[in-house]
Amino acid sequence: ELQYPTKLNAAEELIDEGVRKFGRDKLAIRVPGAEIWTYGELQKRANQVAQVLTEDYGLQPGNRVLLRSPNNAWTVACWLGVIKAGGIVATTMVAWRKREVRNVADKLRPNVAIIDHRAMSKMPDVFGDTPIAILGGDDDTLLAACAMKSGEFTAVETAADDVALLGATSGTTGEPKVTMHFHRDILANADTFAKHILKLTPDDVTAGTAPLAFTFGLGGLVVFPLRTGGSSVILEKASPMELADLITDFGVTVFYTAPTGYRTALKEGKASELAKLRVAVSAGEHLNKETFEAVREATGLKLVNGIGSTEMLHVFISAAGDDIRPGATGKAVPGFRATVLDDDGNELPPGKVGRLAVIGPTGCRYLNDERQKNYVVNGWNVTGDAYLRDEDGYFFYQSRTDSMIIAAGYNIGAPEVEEVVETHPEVLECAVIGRPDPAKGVIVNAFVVLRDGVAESEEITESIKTHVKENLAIYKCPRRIDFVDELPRNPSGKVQHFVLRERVAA
Ligand code: 3SK
Repeated sequence: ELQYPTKLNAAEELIDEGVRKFGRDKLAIRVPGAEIWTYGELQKRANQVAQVLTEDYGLQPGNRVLLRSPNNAWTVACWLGVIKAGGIVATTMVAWRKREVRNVADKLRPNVAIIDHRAMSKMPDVFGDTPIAILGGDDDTLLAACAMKSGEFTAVETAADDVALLGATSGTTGEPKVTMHFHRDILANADTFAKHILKLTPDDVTAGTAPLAFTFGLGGLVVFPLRTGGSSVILEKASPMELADLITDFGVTVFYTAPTGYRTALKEGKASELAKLRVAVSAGEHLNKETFEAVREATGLKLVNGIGSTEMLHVFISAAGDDIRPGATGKAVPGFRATVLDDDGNELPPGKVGRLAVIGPTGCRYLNDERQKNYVVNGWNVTGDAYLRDEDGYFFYQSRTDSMIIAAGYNIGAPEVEEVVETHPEVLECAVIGRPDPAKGVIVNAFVVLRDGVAESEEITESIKTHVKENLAIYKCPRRIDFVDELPRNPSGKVQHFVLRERVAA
């Protein structure tokens, strides 16, 4: 069992301890064509951010800081700086549109916001009277203020069980869910998954496509390398192909992306680059056997599959090396227990399909949210995935149990997309499902009934897509729209999404 002292500051453990254990001069972050920061330099920048927040913005321990910035070196410094200052950092996906950011900001009620200048210009009015530090650009206020600070800052003494991180997900309905994580949680995933499964060392160089605002990316690209003395290569708009090209030049050994990322990299002829990796982690969406085998055949690499959740912070079922079984997600990561429950919350025997449930050092704590009681049942965290467990303790993904669609590693709530499609003036009603796709794994498929007198056409398809993209993150936009005369409904009038799913599977 993991033991942490009662007084613990996660950022102090990551960067101050990192400097002490691995040296000031150990490489921490490289941004191609921009920053190359050692542990000492990253510590200085994080300290400057902490100084600006506490001295200039009056940040108090326990205050919330909304951080909205792409994957770059200063985003990492800000993340560490907030936590060192005893604040609670809440990251938001850069892909989110105004409506999504406003929903999260309303829920978080941040005391301060740190906003990348490009994100700021797109939504100047979203943050109300929250004091804003602008990161970079012509109107920068943060970097200029940091330049005036000494870079000396002693971490605020926090408790291991103080909240340090808020993870936001847009939920299935568009009403965001905000997950609270303690200082000890941040270290726990590194001390379980990164240590026992990935076996990271100071020689490892990490890269990956996931945004730092998604805890998959935050863990993989920031927390795990700092905890284990490694470094990461960080890119703002990281496509799998661009990252694959960096593997040779930057000596990348550990790679994180969703199965779609590996499929795309293979299709674009990057197998020889991928083959140089020591560890290739696949998570964020289901990895099917075909993709696993295609990567193994082309590169000799066995993908390290894993499932995590924003609620559990990172991966809790996985396997590496000889433990890998193609088609299985893996076994409970040491430190976690996992099982399969029936609808009444009873554990099912091996071989039966039910609801995946997990207990471990991390766990779901929603901020002010009725949905807490659905996620935590009798102490088990119930993830919303249907799974089967075999006699050896391996877990096999079956489907989602709710209306969440997982596509390209993103969580997409079908009801949220339906609601936006239905606000298009020509649309009467809409139902959205995840549709299996040979190239992409799963795509968002909308079934649309048009208003009387409106004929289906390419123009209307494009107009609906544009409407969605204006209101939601692009990854939520249906790739495919089917026009139908009516939606399948049960006798009480409820739309039967399973009928549509069966239709597309047939
Ligand atoms: O499997 C996932 O989707 C996930 C979610 C959050 C953090 C980490 C992972 C792998």
